[in-house]
Amino acid sequence: MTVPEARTLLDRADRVVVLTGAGISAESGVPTFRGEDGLWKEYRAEDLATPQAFQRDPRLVWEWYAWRRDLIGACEPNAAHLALARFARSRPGVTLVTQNVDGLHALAARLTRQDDGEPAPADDDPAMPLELHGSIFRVRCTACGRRTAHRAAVDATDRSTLPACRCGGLLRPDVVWFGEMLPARTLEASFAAAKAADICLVVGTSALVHPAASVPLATLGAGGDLIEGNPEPTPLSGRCRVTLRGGAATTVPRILDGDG
Ligand code: BV8
Ligand code: ZN
Repeated sequence: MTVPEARTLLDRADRVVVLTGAGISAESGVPTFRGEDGLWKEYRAEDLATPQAFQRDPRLVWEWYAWRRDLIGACEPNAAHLALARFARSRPGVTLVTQNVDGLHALAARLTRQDDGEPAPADDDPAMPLELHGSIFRVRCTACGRRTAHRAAVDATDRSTLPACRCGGLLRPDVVWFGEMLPARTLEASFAAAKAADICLVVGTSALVHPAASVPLATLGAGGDLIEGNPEPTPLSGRCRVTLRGGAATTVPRILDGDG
């Protein structure tokens, strides 16, 4: 019953906001944070994903991010990312919001354009996500603040081999760490879309980290409904109209492409 119900809710909705977390990229081979093979298992968030950790030991933090960049760089968007990109373009009123820093939604936006023989998507393409926590393939200078795309391999063997800005400042991953503010415009746009949405589709997040995990609550607070796609229950599950227990690469195409 859940798939047809989810599809009916989405068909009836004028506006849909989608919030994704690490789980949507799990089937692409990107480890989640808290799962069995979770990233946080070997490391503790406090040890690595904080400005204090970077201040204390930039080499160790860069070692973790260099490892993740190598791993993520070899991953492809899966059927869930691709179905969401097509869905966002298939009708007005869809906003994609992601907590992920892996860039797989943006890559799916590009690949689906390529498939249709179209030019690369502009930044305002509906299939391009609002990235609440930044991008692992962008760096920011700790001295002058300059942001640039950066996919080159990072040599984290020594403090002296870490990436540096042309101003000489040490570069850091341009992601949001614990205790850091999220990009204001992106956050505002995400909550505005959530408040205006009839449906918030929440895929692959443990819904534990705020303010991202409050995006679906904004839809609820404004009278909208939640649909959750997650093999496990989360703090949001009890408040969802429909919960799809399964992997995103199966459940998301089912409710969006209408097949299966
Ligand atoms: C801020 C980027 C304020 C970096 C990340 C107490 C209460 C409320 C809040 C707080 C609190 N104490 C501290 C806080 C604030 C803190 C927070 O929320 N902490 C939590 C732990 C309680 N938040 C912050 O610090 C934020 N900033 O609040 O600033 C402020 C105010 C004033 C002045 C200054 C600042 C910043 C948080 C951002 C941290 N950065 N990532 C990087 O990636 O390296 S967080 C990271 O974990 C993710 O980005 C994501 O947001 C978050 C949660 O991870 P998920 O994506 O949900 O992944 P997870 O592994 O947890 O779950 C995976 C899910 O997928 C599971 O449910 C699983 O079942 C499912 N799944 C598995 N396989 C599949 C699947 N689903 C579908 N298909 C599958 N195949
Ligand atoms: Zn600089």
